[in-house]
Amino acid sequence: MSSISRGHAALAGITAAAVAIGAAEPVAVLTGARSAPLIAVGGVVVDLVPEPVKQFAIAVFGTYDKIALLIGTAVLLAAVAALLGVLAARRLRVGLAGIAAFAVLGSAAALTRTGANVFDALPSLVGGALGGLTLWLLLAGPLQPHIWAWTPPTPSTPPHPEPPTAGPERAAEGAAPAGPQPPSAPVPPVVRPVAAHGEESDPEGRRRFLTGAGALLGAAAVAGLGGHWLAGRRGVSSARQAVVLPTPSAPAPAVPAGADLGLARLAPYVTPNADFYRIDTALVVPQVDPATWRLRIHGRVRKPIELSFADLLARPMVERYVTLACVSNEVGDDLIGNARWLGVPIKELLDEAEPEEGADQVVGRSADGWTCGTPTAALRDGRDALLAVGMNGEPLPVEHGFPVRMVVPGLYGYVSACKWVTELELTSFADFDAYWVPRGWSAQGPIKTQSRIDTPRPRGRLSAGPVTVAGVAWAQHRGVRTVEVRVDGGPWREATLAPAVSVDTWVQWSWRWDATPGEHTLQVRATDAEGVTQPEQRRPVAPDGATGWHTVKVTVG
Ligand SMILES: Nc1nc2c(c(=O)[nH]1)N[C@H]1C(S)=C(S)[C@@H](COP(=O)(O)O)O[C@H]1N2
Ligand SMILES: [Mo]
Repeated sequence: MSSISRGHAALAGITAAAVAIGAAEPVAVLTGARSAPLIAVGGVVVDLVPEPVKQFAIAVFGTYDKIALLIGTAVLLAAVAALLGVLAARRLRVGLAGIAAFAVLGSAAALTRTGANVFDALPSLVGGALGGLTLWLLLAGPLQPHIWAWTPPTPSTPPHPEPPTAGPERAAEGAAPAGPQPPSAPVPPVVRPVAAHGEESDPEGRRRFLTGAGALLGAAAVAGLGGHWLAGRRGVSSARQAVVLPTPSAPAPAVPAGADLGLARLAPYVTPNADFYRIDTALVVPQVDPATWRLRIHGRVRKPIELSFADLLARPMVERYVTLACVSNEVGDDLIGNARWLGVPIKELLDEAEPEEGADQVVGRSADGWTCGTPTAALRDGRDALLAVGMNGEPLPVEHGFPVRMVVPGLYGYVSACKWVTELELTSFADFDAYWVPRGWSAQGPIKTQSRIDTPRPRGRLSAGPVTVAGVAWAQHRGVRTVEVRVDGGPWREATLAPAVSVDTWVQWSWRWDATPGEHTLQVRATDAEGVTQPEQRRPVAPDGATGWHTVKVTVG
């Protein structure tokens, strides 16, 4: 045992971890994807992101952040597993204790997620048990590289004096099925090591070990990927397809002719669902069954309300274009999109629930426990704040909040756009901080006026002569009054604004530039309908949205 190479020991550790995680997946098909250990622990990590890691603690958690987090976790886990394998080669008990610790960590994480029940501990526990078994098989059981050859029938004695410790190490010391061991047997040991020094001399044991590890890794992969696939099939996509959206009693206004300039590289006026940015803290997309979905409107209200999905669909629906924006959008970036939302006005529901005096915050809470805090006033002042069920004519895509989400014109998503929403709780800003507030973000998040140059592209090469400079500008719920462009710090020139559906959407703008040869810097700024021009001063996205003018450098040849 002690002569096993470090490489083999590390492989044993990694295999045990892979088996643990792979075996947990099929179990998580039954208990829910969020109870799988990697996802559960990853979710806790996301929520616990320490204050010093400010750059990470941003209200953006996009697709790539998630992939990065999961890959990072997997690499870290593999390193820890390799180390555990090396330690376990010396003392199996240490390795088993390590796996047990991970199983406890995984189940604790799963049990403490919002909406968890006791069964959520199962994937980690089953995974841990099979991971431990794997470690034993490879390091101390029949698959270990230096198994002792033994001759069964005759009474035998151990090859070495009994080690002082009891427990798994004894197995680790190589007493594979050692048979009965009468205390006094004056015969020479029939159990002897096949290889006494180094596995070079035990090619067969090594082959058995490597084949075993390979087979176990393969089984782990099959279980893991198969489980993942099955979990996907158990999702709500068929329930989503079965949803028949009601006809709105107040349809969306038609998109005015010319709202979309139709230029290549210019963001389309209406963002297709498939291209709509996605930001949330969910490592796996919550699968919320519309058949069991309930919305509770409670807290500081006189008449709490509880609605089913059918109840919601039975209410008069409105359809509105609203441009959503993420507070983490850097100047010039594209965490923003415009869609036609179908839903029930939140104001009507709140009016029925009768909020108490001083309940100035409505906390939207999602099926996975995320929260946002919206000013009650913004939800009741007559703007088209919706509990949305439809997006561009389809039921909400699952990753955009199916079956129901909030959409509030004029407020950043992190304070208003709760996806997979299941609760609206009336409280006050003094009494409750929503998810991103203790993480360094402002409790209030009105969208700042911004503008972006979509064409030409940064570092683009153009030919001299007339060039259409174009982009989008937004100041949701106030409206954009003017957009101006300047070249090389020269005088501001007014761009032409395309028509828009309402003040709640972005607007496309264009400006014709007679480009002269050389390097040039284009800049854009917007002024909202209240006459406030976006400031030049560059400020970071935290705590309440970036400021500054989008600046694009191009070369005209
Ligand atoms: N349940 C839940 N809803 C959420 C979030 C989240 O993390 N969880 N993120 C919010 C943020 S920060 C933004 S910008 C919008 C993005 O909505 P989208 O992904 O549909 O574009 O969703 C909001 N709603
Ligand atoms: Mo966001």
